Amino acid sequence: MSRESLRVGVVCFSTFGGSGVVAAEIATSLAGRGHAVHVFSDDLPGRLDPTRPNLTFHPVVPRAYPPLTHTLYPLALTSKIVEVSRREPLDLIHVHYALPHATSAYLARALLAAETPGPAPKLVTTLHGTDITLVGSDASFLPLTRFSIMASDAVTTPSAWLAAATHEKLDVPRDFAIDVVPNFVDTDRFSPGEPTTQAPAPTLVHVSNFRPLKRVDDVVRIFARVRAARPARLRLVGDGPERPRVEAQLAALGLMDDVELLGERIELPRVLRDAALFLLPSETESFGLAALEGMACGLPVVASAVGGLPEVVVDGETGFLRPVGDVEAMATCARRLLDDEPLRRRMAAASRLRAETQFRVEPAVDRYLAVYRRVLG
Ligand code: GMT
Repeated sequence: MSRESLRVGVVCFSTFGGSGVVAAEIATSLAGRGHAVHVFSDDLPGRLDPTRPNLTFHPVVPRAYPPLTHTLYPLALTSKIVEVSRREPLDLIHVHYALPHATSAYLARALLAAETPGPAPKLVTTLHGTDITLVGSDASFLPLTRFSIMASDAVTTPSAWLAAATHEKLDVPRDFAIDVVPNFVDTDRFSPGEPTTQAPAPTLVHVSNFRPLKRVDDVVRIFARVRAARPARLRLVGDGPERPRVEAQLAALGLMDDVELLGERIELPRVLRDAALFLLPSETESFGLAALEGMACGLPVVASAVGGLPEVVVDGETGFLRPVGDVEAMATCARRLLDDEPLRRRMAAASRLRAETQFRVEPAVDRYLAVYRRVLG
């Protein structure tokens, strides 16, 4: 392997969330370009193929040592990075989500620097959202999050909004540069196509991890208003803590016959292709990768005008953005799209065009590589 090729460690969560998707796509693209990529995670990330050439997956499995009842995952991750880097010195560790990943990698780098004379791996941290807006800015974690960010050799965010929030909420000095590298989508896999099923009515789709900040109850309330005015169906993709509450809400509203809860293990592009529009009424969203995947499949998006969503969805062009919690306004937009097929088609085409021209995988990976080359000097 030539030294033009880098040895890169990629650290991420394995769950179906957007940060794991972004990390898996970066790892796959880097390996495809001939870089040696080592992926560290608690389990195999959903979109990672560990059999790819140049790619090695390292599961991080903390042992339970009674009486240490709390998880040792952050330390097991540090140890795994050290173990791999001793065997095959990493040039750089790219962590996704600040806590605990940036902290674990910081420790691994310090240990490697202390025991070997050569250069220790550089640390690139990509912030994703709640690592800043919720967990990281919680008073108990803020000093550690702030330290781990500022000890990184480069920090990136998927939206300008999250970069500004990091400066503001974590009191990171304005002259500490944060690179904005927008998230991206595989526009070959996520592409428009003929619907595979004949639904009896147009389908609204929502994809999330069913946490309170996704406001899935607003999805149901929007759908209830649309359904009261015209035939429509709703498909909910994903799973999480809010699901039982949402099921109870659907039952109470008598909507169960028009709604499918599909869970996580589905062929997502197919479900998106079968839909008419995408709903994302979140409380906060640093980017909204799920909405971008919908756009790539040719769906207009009705979403909250919040966080980084306006950097993805162009109000009036690729969908509609309305204030958080304004279910009445979002339902009006959804009905407008369903009642005016030429408008829906125009916005569908604009969504696809925007995904293809602004958010493709390879240009985004080029930008990450430019950040890597910069920190490696
Ligand atoms: O921060 C989170 O809530 C988790 C994270 C994830 O792993 O899915 O989601 C964030 O990162 C995604 C990928 O960058 C973004 O598309 C999501 O908007 C963002 N979620 C929030 O900001 C709530």
